[in-house]
Amino acid sequence: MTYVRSTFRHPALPKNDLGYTVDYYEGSLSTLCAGCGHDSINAAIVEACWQMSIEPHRVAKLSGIGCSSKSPAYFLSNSHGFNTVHGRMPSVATGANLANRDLIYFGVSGDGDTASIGMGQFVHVVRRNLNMVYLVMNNGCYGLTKGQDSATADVGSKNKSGQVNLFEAIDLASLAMELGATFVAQSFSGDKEQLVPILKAAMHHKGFALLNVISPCVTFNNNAGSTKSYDYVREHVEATATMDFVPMMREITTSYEAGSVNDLLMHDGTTIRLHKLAKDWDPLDRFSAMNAMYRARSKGEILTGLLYIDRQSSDLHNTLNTADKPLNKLIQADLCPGSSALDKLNASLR
Ligand SMILES: Cc1ncc(C[n+]2csc(CCOP(=O)(O)OP(=O)(O)O)c2C)c(N)n1
Ligand code: SF4
Repeated sequence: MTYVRSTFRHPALPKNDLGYTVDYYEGSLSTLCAGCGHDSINAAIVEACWQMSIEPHRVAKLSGIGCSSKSPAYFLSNSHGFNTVHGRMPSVATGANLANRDLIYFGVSGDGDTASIGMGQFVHVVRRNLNMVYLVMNNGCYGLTKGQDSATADVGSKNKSGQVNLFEAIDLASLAMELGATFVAQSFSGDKEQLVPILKAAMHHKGFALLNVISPCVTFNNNAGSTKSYDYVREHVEATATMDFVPMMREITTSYEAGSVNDLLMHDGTTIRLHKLAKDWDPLDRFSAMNAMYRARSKGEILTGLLYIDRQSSDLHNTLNTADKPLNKLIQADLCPGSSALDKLNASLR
């Protein structure tokens, strides 16, 4: 294994609309175990941001603690980053977002970081509909501390030492739906084709976007009997739909058979094109999406794809009616509108 990244780039590498090649979106060389699902997700994030021509300095990466939470070091070196305390990423993201609404907030967490120590913070960031992407790299164990079962390990699943998990799993996607999440998707680290358009759609969603991505831990939870191993997940994934993400400027030209395609227009003019596979499921209907998720779970299947989206989502800034500008752009005149405005306000309170 080499720890030095080559700086050679093929001169014919394609460039995005900003003139950058994909390496501009990479991060440091990964120190995760070879084959770790988290690295595949990092590669999908790099690809999605490159394809969308995002200016890296417009992204703020946030995470907690864990192998998953180390991931932001491995993508978007040219972005802002904040590695918080274990389970505390949501409160830091909330503060940063309220101070500067102009950035894209990209949170990365693990199932331990989110579903155990961070649960209290997670539920509140969902119900507040903070405008951010919250990606859980879900491997059903605490990888960084050597593979203890996490709260998302399925009941009956076996860990590497052969111990059977006795407790019910917390299903983060269902929980988020229950709490009123406005964008919920699931995927598998080994399915880049599905993950990249989901990431793009999540970054364009105005509000909280949960991505629960099954990401096997090859070192501590990839054994027979685990329900988060590569083999188990490959055999039990069921996709709701294949999807494309169509940016605003691009004309939608392809046409598909009526009934099999669903174009979802997003708040910013972009489009999610769904090629429906699952029957009896409507991603715009919370009850239908929840039913589909429960049905899949009862069969031991992992439903992937965009599960639910609320296109009328109103984020925390709208709810709180905050200023349109980031706080550091407010000038004296914005902050102090003068004595006549103050007199008027006082009069209204008398
Ligand atoms: C306050 C505190 N408690 C416990 C720990 C120990 N610890 C570090 S990472 C971790 C869990 C990581 O699991 P997960 O979030 O699933 O990430 P993974 O490593 O599996 O990607 C724990 C318990 C800590 N760092 N800080
Ligand atoms: S211990 Fe597991 S989660 Fe951590 S880097 Fe290794 S394979 Fe990935």
